Amino acid sequence: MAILITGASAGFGAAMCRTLVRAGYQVIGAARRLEKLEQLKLELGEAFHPLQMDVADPAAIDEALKHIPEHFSEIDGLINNAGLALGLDGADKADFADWQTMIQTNIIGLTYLTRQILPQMVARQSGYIINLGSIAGTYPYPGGNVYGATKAYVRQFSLNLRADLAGTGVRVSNIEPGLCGDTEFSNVRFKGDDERAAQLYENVQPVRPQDIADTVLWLYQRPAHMNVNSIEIMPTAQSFGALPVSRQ
Ligand code: 8X3
Repeated sequence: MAILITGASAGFGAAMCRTLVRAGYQVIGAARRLEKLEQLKLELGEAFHPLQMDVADPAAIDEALKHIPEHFSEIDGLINNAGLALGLDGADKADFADWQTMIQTNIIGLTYLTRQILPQMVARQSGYIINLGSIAGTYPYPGGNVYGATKAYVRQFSLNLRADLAGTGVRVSNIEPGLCGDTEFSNVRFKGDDERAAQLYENVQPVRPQDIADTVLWLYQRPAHMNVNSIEIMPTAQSFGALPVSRQ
């Protein structure tokens, strides 16, 4: 039995691979950057299988799934961690190509991979899908437009999977993190403007990849009769703002 983790080359995904392998699980780490996965393989050994996969491309998913070795081929865990935010411009200024990329990865890729893996879980009457949503899927914020909407999709897709999977023993959880540090998330969002990305984390303790990996391990270790539908995690330093009112 193996757990397939997407976006495994860095940040949350790499921390999940390390944490789950060290806890005794067999892990397939999927990502585009094979060289990063090969480094993880050197570190984690036989219990880890690196799988080159571009989650944004259904044909690439099909191709990658064909290359999973026999002893990793029974996938009873899927962690849909790959995803990205691009830009923080208002909806009238945002780059439509960025919107398409987010939809392709965060929605189409996640949905397609889930559809491909689910039948074997249902056939075995056991399995666990963990999706990486976001607080942006619940709370709107300026510039969150399509990114937040993709994560709202992930949230509702997770709940609807629960409805479809009733009676199968297959569990689904949606993890919804807030401000997280030590990942490439903000560097990607701001397209290499690392100074702008660094400003977000000035004088604040964000949630760390290890916090999310520990949460995943905790979820995996819950007994089979218990399903955590969603889990929202913010840094203690992050909270809520008042709803703005525009006056004339
Ligand atoms: C990451 C959290 O606040 O940048 O999904 O949208 S946030």
